[in-house]
Amino acid sequence: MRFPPGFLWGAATAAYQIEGAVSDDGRGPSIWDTFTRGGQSGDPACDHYHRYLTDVELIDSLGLRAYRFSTAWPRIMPDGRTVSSRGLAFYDRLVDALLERDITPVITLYHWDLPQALQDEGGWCNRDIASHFASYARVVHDRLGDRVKQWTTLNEPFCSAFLGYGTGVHAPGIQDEGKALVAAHHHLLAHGRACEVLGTASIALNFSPVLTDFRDAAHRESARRFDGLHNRFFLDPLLGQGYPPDVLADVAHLGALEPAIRDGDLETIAQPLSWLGVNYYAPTRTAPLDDLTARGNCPLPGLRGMDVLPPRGPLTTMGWEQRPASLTDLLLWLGSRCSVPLVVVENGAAFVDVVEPDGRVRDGERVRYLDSHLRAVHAAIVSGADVRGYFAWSLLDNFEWALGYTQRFGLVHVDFVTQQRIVKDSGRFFASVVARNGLTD
Ligand code: IFM
Repeated sequence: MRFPPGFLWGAATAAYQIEGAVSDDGRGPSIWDTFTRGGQSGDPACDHYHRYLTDVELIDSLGLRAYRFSTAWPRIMPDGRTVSSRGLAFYDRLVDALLERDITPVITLYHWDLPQALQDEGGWCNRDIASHFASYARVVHDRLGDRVKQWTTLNEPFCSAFLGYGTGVHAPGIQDEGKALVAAHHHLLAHGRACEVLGTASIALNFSPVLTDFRDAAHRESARRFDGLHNRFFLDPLLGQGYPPDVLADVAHLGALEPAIRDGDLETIAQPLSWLGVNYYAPTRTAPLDDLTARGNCPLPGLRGMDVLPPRGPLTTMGWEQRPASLTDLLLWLGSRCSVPLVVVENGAAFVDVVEPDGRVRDGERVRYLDSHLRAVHAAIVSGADVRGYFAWSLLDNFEWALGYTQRFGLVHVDFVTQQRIVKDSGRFFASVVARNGLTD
């Protein structure tokens, strides 16, 4: 089972989840420093800021020829405005270390660590954020653009907007359904403004294909609502189709979103994409509620009359359903809607990992997860989806946001006390797939 020639194999991380060094070299506070104060935080995480050379060597040793990481806005612009040359210098060193080993850097500009100073002005609810983000994109591109050719603007605006401003389980911890929708629109606007600076760029969206009893009209309606706000709401404007009318109708009662959309916004958002970044972990199962005005167990802002059902086993320790077939379905669905190539920029799983007395981490469940999901990607390619690469989430065990250090997603085990790194069996398995650019039948 060979992947196409030139298929891009890599692993992904994000700045706040691995760097640590939250006060080094003038870095300013981010919303995650504020949100995690007094609890587990991204300090020191994997201490990658000081150990980046070790980590680049690990990437090389796994045979990966691409590395997706994010730059930290509060390291580069500590107050959201003023440029820190010491902050930029770190990414200079990292990019050079990667290129020396023939590893392609794939930069994400925003993976959720907003400078606190900008949050103090309203954060993603303040329309000015789009201009701030474009300025930040220009600064990073001016400094690294001679060597970095792969740019991603935002990672998972769904999480940043809906979990940060809707449910409040992520920084900045705001619980306001209307604000969540406005924040989502401003994320897309910021993406568009940054693309104008970067030339072509990509964006990484987290998709969750919906499962329900499609024989029943009420179930189909619950799936439509969830799919609309989770998946199509972010995708359609990027593809130049504007916000889906059915979704606008679903959230109209909040009265928040439409006033935030100004003339020209949809044109700004619909920039040409170099490729679409696809983050996939699990499907979502939905069902209707009898009371159409009731708020079910659904994390999406404004949706009423529907419920999200418990996932079905086997689950990961995140409680996420393992269903590789949904990844094939997703890639084929996206392939039928987008004219740009697809790159899976996040896929992976958290399990309980044990370092055994012989020093090995025998993470067979993760090997099976990766194997089955890579087969799912291959199946989509065979059926015609234009998928150009796959990045495992994550290179390293790291800081899993609101869940702290309880969830290990890495190909490489990290001891958060000693900072020792151990390549897990899954890391070796992934390296073997990469080496042969395929799987055995
Ligand atoms: O760790 C996160 C990452 O930051 C964004 N995508 C999902 C991962 C696992 O939850």
